[in-house]
Amino acid sequence: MKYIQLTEQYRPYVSLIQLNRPKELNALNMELMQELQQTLTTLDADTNVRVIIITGNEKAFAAGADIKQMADKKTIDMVAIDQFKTWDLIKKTKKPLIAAVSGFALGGGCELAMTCDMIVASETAKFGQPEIKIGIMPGAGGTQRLTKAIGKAKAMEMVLTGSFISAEEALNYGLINKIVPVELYLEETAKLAETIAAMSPVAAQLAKEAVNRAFETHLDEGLHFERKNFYLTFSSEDQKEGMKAFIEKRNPEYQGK
Ligand code: DAK
Repeated sequence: MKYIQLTEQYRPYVSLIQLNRPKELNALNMELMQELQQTLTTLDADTNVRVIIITGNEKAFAAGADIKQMADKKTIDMVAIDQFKTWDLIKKTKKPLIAAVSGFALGGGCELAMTCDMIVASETAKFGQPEIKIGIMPGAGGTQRLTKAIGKAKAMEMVLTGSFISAEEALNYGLINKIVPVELYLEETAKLAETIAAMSPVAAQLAKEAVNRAFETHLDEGLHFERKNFYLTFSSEDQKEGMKAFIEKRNPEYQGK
C-alpha cells in the first residue's frame, strides 16, 4: 500500500492504521481514501482484530481532502467520481474506531476523525472545517457531525469562518475524549484501545451500533434499536462467559462468538 501503513497486531487485537503522506500533511487523495476503506473492510472481517486506531503523524492527522486533486473538477466530475461511496463504506465499519490526532485535523481530516467513534488528541491538535476559505463547504459530514458534537453556535462559527479550535477547546466542547502530551498520544490511544479490546467484541460492536443510532433516529426508535441489540448480546457465548467469569471471580476470556 502506498499511502497508508498497517500494523495488524499493534497490541493484542488492536490494529493501527497510519496515514502516510507526510509531505502533503496527509492530504486525503482518492487513492489514500480507497486504501483506507479497503484496509478497514479487511480488518472488519478479521476475527483477530477488535479495535482499530487511525492516526497520522505529529504534525498532521490530515489537512483535508487533496485540494490539488479537486481544484479543476466540475460538479459533473465530482458526481461521476462519487467519492461518497468510499466514505460511506468507512462509516460502515462495525468495529470500534479510535482516531489518534496530533497536529492538523482539517476539512476532510476533521470529518474522518469525527467518523471514528472516539478521538484522543495530543496537546498540539487543531481541528477545523476551513473549506469556506477555498470556496466550498464541508462535504463529508462536517456540518452534521460537528454541529451534533459541539452545538450550533460554535459549529456555525467554525464552518462560516474556517477558524480552527485547539485541543483544549475541542475537549471543552465535547468533540474529543481526552488530551495527552504529544509524545504519549499514540500510547494513550493504544491503552484505550486495549481496554475496549478486552471486552466481548460481540457486545462492543452491538453497543457501538446502538450509540450511533442515537444520532440518526428519534428517541423512541433509538430505544427500540438499543433493546434489540441488548437482547442480541444474550445469544452470544461471550455473554455467558462474561457473567460466569464475574461469578467465578476471574477474568473473562472472550471468543467473539
Ligand atoms: N491538499 C493538498 N495539499 C495540501 C493540503 C490539502 N488539503 N494541505 C496541505 N497541503 C500541502 C501544501 O500544499 C504543501 O505542499 P507543497 O507546497 O510543499 O508542495 C504541504 O502540504 C505543506 O503545507 P504548507 O506549506 O501549507 O504547511 P503550513 O504548515 O504552512 O500550513 C496548513 C499548514 C494546514 C494550515 C495549510 O497547509 C492549509 O491551510 N492547508 C489546507 C487546509 C484546508 O483547506 N483543508 C480543507 C480542504 S477541503 C468529499 C469528502 C471530503 C471533502 C470533500 C469532498 N467527498 C466525499 C466528495 C473534503 C474537503 C476538504 O477537506
